[in-house]
Amino acid sequence: MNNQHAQLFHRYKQNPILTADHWPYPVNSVFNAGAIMLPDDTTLLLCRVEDRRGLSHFCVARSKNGIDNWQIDAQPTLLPDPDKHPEELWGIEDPRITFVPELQKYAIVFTAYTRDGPGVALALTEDFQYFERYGIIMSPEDKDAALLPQRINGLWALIHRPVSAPRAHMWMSYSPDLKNWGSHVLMMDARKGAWWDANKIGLSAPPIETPEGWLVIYHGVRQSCGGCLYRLGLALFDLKKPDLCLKRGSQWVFAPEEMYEQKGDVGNVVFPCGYTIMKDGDTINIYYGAADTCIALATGSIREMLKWLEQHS
Ligand code: BMA
Repeated sequence: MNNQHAQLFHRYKQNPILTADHWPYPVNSVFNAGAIMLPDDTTLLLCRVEDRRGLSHFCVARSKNGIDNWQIDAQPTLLPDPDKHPEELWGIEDPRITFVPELQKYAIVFTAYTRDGPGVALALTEDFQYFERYGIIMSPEDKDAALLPQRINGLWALIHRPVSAPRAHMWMSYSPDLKNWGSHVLMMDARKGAWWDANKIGLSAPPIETPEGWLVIYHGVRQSCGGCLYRLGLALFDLKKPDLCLKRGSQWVFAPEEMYEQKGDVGNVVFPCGYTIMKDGDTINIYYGAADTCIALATGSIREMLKWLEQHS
């Protein structure tokens, strides 16, 4: 093969692992799922489910091995509630889950599709049944957000992606109480020109804490006459100062190649919102939305990703 490049993400052979056909009630598509390993080693996916009006809600799927035999909630787990939460007028999308030891709760940061475009919203839960909504924490247009699991110098830290058209970069903001956010810092900007991650980037899954720093999987969007192309790259941020970029990979590490990634409601999209880490502390299951239509799985090694960054930044 002439085109040999490092394979960091290994697709599960029987991908996609979850599609609309698996759902216990009628839906259009299931994709962009948040993921977390529960204390009993069950993998929980908080799936974005789009109905046939085009509006999204969340539904939980659980599996013992994180691969198959998914137990899917019989009804939507979290529905938009525009009467009480007007920011959820056109649905809720793309959840990223972080377990927060200090609160002993899961923080779900998601996109609320408001009247004025997508904004960042937060909800806390202990059990994925009852959700405590904090409402909008970053006003539109802003998305691709996740909370860090612990405070940094006494403050909570949020990664998010505001849009300053025509470009969009990753920012970090800080808060003493998860409600009031400030000290906004540009974390990483979209490159320019012909680069694969020119003009528009955004966080994929929540950052992965490693001894070397916060390992971040992010997406870069190539806009062309043929439409958008979503590919993934890697970057490393300082553990104590997570808005400080230590390394950034030059090339993308994962791109739509398989049919289920290239064809669907929005073709050429791979979009992870979550991962689980195995007991060895290294093997990672990355769950990604494929073509805004289904959910697929790729496995990787955190050590390999760090090594690759060392060689490619
Ligand atoms: C992004 C988000 C994702 C979606 C992607 C591709 O802007 O809205 O939900 O998967 O576009 O359509």
